[in-house]
Amino acid sequence: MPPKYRYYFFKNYRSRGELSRLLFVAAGVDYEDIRVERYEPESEWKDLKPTMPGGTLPVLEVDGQLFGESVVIARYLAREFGLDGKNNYDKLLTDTIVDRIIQIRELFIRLMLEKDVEIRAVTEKKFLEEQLPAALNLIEKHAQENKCTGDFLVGDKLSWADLAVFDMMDHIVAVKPNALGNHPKIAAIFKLVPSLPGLSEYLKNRPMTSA
Ligand SMILES: N[C@@H](CCC(=O)N[C@@H](CS)C(=O)NCC(=O)O)C(=O)O
Repeated sequence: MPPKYRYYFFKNYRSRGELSRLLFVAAGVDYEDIRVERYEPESEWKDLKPTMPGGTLPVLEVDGQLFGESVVIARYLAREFGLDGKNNYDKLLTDTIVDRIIQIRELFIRLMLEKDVEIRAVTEKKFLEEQLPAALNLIEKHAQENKCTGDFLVGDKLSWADLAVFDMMDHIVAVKPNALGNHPKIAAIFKLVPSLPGLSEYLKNRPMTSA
């Protein structure tokens, strides 16, 4: 019998939480998608926070046990659902791509939270002109070298690397529409993911969020 999953993340946010939602949807696995109101006046978070491991979200409940940390959760789900690469070489590649995306995601979150206008301008320039292109070049290179079939980044089937890249680029393209110009493999997966069974319905119907 598969475990009973409940997944907690904030309402109206993708941020560190969406990748695991995409994993559930892509695998077609049942879960309770608990979207928590973070802010007053209807904050559910202030009561929930002390009960969550680490006091942050996302959190995954597996048969009643709570686990924190977004990447740990996503990696567990990818393994459970067979979306982590089919052999050790493919797992190496998926981890390489996902780790790079997580680094970019953390830089992006920090940038979005920066309130000082001058610091933000400098940080944004560095992010868009140096850090992001360096990460995308590396991912593109790995995907080009990998003997993959079709548009997937690793091997011949969907993996959590594809979902992580899609999720991150979804944020990036909103601020830099030409970000995929020199990255044909990444551009192809960005187009493919929203056409996949399950994901296409989910992506059309999920709440619009800016973060
Ligand atoms: N390293 C943690 C960071 C989690 C984190 O900071 N989550 C934020 C939302 S993206 C949060 O829960 N903020 C509310 C709070 O800290 O009270 C992870 O990747 O899960």
